[in-house]
Amino acid sequence: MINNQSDSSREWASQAYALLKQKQELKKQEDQVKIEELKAEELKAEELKAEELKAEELKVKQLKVEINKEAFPNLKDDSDVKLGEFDDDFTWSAMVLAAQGKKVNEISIDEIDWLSKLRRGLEETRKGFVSELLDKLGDDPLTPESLDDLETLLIRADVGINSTDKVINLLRKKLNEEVVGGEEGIKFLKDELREIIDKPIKNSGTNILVPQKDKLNVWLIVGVNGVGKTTTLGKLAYLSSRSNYKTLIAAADTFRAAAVEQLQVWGDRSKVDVISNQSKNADPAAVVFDAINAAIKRKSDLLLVDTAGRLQNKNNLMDELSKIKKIIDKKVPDAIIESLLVLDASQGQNGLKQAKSFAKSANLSGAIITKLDGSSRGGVSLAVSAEVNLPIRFIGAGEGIKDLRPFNSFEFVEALLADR
Ligand SMILES: Nc1nc2c(ncn2[C@@H]2O[C@H](COP(=O)(O)OP(=O)(O)OP(=O)(O)O)[C@@H](O)[C@H]2O)c(=O)[nH]1
Ligand SMILES: [Mg+2]
Repeated sequence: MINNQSDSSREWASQAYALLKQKQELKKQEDQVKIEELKAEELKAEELKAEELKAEELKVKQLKVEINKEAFPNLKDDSDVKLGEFDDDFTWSAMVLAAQGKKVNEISIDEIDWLSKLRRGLEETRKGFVSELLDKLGDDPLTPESLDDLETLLIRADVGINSTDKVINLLRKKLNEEVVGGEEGIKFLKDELREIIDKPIKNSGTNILVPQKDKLNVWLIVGVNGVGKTTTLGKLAYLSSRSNYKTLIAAADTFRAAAVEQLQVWGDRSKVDVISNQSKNADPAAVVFDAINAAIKRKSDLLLVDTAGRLQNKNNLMDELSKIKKIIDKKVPDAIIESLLVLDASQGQNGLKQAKSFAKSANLSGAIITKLDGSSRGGVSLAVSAEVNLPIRFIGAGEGIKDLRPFNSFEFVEALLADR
């Protein structure tokens, strides 16, 4: 359905576009009214203040700065994602949403924006392969040669030998039994790939990872250095606080000097407090201890723990993680602990090795794939699912605060094998 856009689906997308455009216009007008009101209030305040003594003038100015600081980020935040052109990106994203059963009036600019980003992000991985294949085939059926090309694409994208073999063999079998058109073949492939990614997710019993109600949820963000742990944690804090979970951050990477400052910036952006210990050589487990106390006191739903990616050696890192877990178990035995491994998609097979090694010693409950934007190895997500049996929980495609979403296998596979 995605590959073959009929007139009616284009019409659907065009209706969705018109609705969003209308919504955006309304929002713009509302924002304008709010800005006018704020300006009028400020003006009124200014007039009042001007009547006061000169000595108070400085205070007035400071007050004005405070008003602006509080009022404007909210306005900006809501309207910072603009509706783009009615182009290929929009049509494709609308199609993907429609294929998942979304109604035309249910889609948001945020969703369109994310899907466009995901498709563009995976461009490097798919390299226009599917459209080329379909163009080349025209109305002809798939051939054994086109299967060889598909196999090469999947291997290059770091899908992994085992998964590639499995899906290509299944397709080969189908080809031996019947005539398979290009689009039908791609659809078959998408279904099989999705099944591989969905298996660990189904096994975990949880489709989308969210904090459980009436419990303290502690999510440990782990992984080797530089993969994007702190950035991911910042985006998660934003996602969670925007979804009304009371969220707190623990700065348990006490190894890297600037880690706390970096985290504080994300805390400020997402309006989530950061519990840290600025003293040199602070013990990560002690930071977590303090953070749990704070979380209990504030009745937090979710505590996000940033951990170090680099210690003196690998054993220390694993020891550190188990020490942190022991502290949590001891203080809040009924807390829900999730250990989420962050993997950098651009590291391809190296990421798979990291996943295998962490899975052995760190009792992982899921993976987060980052840097899908601009990576040519986005397929590694499949290898992680198939070979480490880890459910993928979130994916990141950019450095911005909104560039992380709960993982959706349908959207991911559609973007990976998009035909444009
Ligand atoms: N393009 C892109 N860059 C990302 C993404 N996620 C993180 N980064 C960048 O990757 C770099 C490392 O990110 P960090 O979040 O500091 O990684 P880390 O794992 O916390 O690193 P250490 O604390 O040193 O172990 C930064 O420059 C981030 O901006 C992403 O999804 N896309
Ligand atoms: Mg970090």
